[in-house]
Amino acid sequence: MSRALIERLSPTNNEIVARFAEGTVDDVNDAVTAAKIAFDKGMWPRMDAGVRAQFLRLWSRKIAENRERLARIEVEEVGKPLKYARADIDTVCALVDYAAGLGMQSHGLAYSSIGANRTGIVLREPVGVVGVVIPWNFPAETFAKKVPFALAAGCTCVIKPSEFTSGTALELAKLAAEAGIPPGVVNVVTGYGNVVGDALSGNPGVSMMSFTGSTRVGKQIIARAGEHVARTAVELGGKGATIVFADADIEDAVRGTLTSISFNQGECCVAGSRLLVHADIAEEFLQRLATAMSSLRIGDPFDEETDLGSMIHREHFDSVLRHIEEAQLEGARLVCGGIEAARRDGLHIAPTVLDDIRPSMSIFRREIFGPVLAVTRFRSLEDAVALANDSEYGLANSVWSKNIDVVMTVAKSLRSGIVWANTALDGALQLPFGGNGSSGFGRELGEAGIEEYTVLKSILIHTGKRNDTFGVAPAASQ
Ligand code: TAP
Repeated sequence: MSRALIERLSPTNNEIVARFAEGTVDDVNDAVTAAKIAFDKGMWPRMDAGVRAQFLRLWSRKIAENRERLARIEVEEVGKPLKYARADIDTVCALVDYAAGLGMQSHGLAYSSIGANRTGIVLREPVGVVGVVIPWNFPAETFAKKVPFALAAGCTCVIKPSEFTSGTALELAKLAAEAGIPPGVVNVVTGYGNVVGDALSGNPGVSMMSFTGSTRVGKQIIARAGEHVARTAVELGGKGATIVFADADIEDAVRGTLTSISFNQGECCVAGSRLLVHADIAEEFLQRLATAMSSLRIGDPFDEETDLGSMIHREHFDSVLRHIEEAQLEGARLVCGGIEAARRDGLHIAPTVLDDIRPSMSIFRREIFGPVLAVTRFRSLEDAVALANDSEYGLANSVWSKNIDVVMTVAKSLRSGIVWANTALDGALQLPFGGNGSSGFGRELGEAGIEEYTVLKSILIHTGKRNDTFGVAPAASQ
């Protein structure tokens, strides 16, 4: 029987760039069975973490050897500029190496303080089979924020990439096999979310679902995994604020604001899509921002000079333009970009700045997932914090000021998993990454990035003859 295929058309020129198998529920069941056998009976969860680290490091080297090929797959399928796709693959290698090291440091605890004849041991064990569902904006990088960490913990994985951008997940899995990672440890099933993703979340063989994507789908996955009491970690949407005080380094703040909204065409969960700027500097700031935005190069993502590529697909392109139009109908003032500057043939949207945005307007509240910045002015620190926190999301915000008191007061008052101070879209592998509220829960990176994929087991050992009465030992019986 011939298998149905999903064709991926380039968002830039509409040519077919890939064909992926349209996975079925049976495919998911087969993949989970393979992952479960590898977990229950295979060597992967049982081997010395140092040996696992060697496999992971070899995997990283193979990814590095294939850097250009993998980057070009991302460009074709995502439409992102080549220079950024290359940087994504470099990050993938760094993530795999970092996870390898973390796996060797992962440890439990021992208690010798619970009585002369008693010793407590807390083991940190792999959670089991992990279902991984990823979106289309950073396909390889999102894969690498999850899979190597789960593997380093001793788990096995079944991965469902986006229907639009499955290429690098398949290639990374092939390279894992070439690096000697045993069969059944890394499995990929391509296909549609409502079939493959749903079957994966609902499969009782899956102990944990790790998801990055929209809040809407995140809620569905939490509910579906909850049917068999599987653990979930969900990284969801965002509506980040860039807060600029009058004493900020304006040049840096302009570049930070620009990068926050234009990087990856604004298709970025941590985008700073709301600019909160002090009223005293707002006019000058917006002028400088518009000038800086006009120097960005938008176009062919394979051109080494391009800064912004194509939106992921026509439907999303149309939705971003609709949001701009709606905001203008609600009273927003267009500073630069806008519908007239968009180009339908390459799905290009120029960075767009909309001023005079009130919190009641939908552009202040909804995640647009495009290069569209909503500007609101503030007069006091309290107003700035209240505006920034006036969002269901809580992923990433940035604050720009040269006054450390202002920076720390604002940073501590913001309800988000990440706060950048005088920087933006910045990251370090050691720092946990994740959201609050509708931006989800669970943390990636740092030590938390491997702990997510582990469960604790307590072992209480009694040595010598027991003379006391069972059941009335301290603490544990209460
Ligand atoms: P979604 O539409 O949520 O899709 C994400 C993944 O979920 C895709 O692989 C999709 O499959 C799958 N899916 C769809 N329905 C499903 C279901 N019922 N059960 C299980 N899986 C299902 O997001 P997207 O459009 O790809 O990405 C954009 C969103 O991701 C934005 O909201 C953005 O903020 C968020 N995002 C968040 C972060 C972090 S770290 N917080 C990072 C990147 C993106 P198909 O596409 O193949 O149908």
